[in-house]
Amino acid sequence: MANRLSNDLSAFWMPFTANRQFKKEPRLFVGAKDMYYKTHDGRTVLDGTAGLWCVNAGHCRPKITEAIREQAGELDYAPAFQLGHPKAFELANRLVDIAPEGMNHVLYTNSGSESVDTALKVALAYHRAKGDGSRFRLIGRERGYHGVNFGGISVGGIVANRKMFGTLLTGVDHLPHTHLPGKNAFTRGEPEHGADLASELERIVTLHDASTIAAVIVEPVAGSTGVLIPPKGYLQQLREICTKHGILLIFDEVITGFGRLGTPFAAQYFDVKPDIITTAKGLTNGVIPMGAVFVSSEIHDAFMTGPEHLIEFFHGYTYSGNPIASAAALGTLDTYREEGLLTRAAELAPYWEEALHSMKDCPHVVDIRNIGLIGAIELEPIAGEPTKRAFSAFLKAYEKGLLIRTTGDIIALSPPLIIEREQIDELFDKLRDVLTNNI
Ligand code: PXG
Repeated sequence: MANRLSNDLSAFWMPFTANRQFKKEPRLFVGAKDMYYKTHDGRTVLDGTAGLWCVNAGHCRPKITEAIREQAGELDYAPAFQLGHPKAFELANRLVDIAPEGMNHVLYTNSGSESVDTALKVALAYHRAKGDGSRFRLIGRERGYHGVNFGGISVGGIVANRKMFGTLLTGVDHLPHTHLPGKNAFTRGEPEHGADLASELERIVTLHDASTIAAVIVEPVAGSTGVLIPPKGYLQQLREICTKHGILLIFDEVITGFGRLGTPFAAQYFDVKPDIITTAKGLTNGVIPMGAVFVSSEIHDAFMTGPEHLIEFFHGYTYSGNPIASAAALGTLDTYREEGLLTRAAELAPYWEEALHSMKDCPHVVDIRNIGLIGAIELEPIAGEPTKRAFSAFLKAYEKGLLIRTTGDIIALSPPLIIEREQIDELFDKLRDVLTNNI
């Protein structure tokens, strides 16, 4: 057996990473506190992305760390099927309390991808439980990101995430995306143009007939694809069309959940009520893998029929509601509540918007978009070398002590919700330097 050095980087095939580039020039974090990471070479890096959109309360927060430590010593694991433990129930109650009215039940998962597949299965099984089993179609949207499992990539609309993987789920169709740079470039907040794209759902319903469609799934704000803000009135229209045709509406709130827009969930921000909400990430501040799927009482109750000794829904994970994950989530919700973090983005949004849009004059910037504590700067691609300009901005920013995310030639920003105004200034000063002098 080869004797590998502990710092040999080859064994770990890293996720969504340019592995060969990384391993030539590794970037490792070895510590973190509040808004900053520490790198392996002793530098400090401002977290402009809350990790991967998940560390909403900032890093290494004492309530969360302590909750995990205590739980690990008290009850490490309890079987998730036919048995329970108190914290999973306490957490579900606390989650329902902050969720949109009527979302009264929670199923646990371990990631956003699992939350999405869980939600799609709930939707299909709900119609069937009601005797409406001809509703088998699922409608997603172009450029949508719903994780990487088969359900999620089937309804998702990011080509690179789909094209290698065969036939995917059958019976899926897609709405058009809502990115209209020709009309909406440099809009602050929700764009004026594009609400009419919701009526494409009517076209899809006409094509397939409503009686075959189970659910529509969209991100209220599309994140991974490079931050697409819904046009004014768009989500309301989707809701109306779904209601009219008996189709369930699923909001994938894996990035918008837990305060990103200045309300606990995007459903509250836009005042549109979906039937199912998927979450993960901010649920535990990213610290322990966990997701939650919220469903309305109507959906839940449709399953609660038949003999009481029978399992009502054949779905779940070994780690659904895991004790340590539940404790971490409770510590996270305590932190959010004590520091007002689920609404803090609303206070910061105007300052954030101003600072972000001040980047308009930097070289290569073709669009800027924002909502809540989310920002995107779209760059003109280098001719013939798409993604290269943004990736080199990412590398330069990291060198200069700033963490940003890039997708295609778009820079996405989503800092922890504890960010202070001076740190917003620091973020954009560093980014301006990168865009102006370094790419
Ligand atoms: N749905 C949505 C809307 C997401 O944004 C997932 C599902 C999947 O979650 P998991 O936990 O399975 O990864 C996501 C994840 C980025 C980025 O930089 C976004 C995600 C993950 C990693 C990076 O945009 N979103």
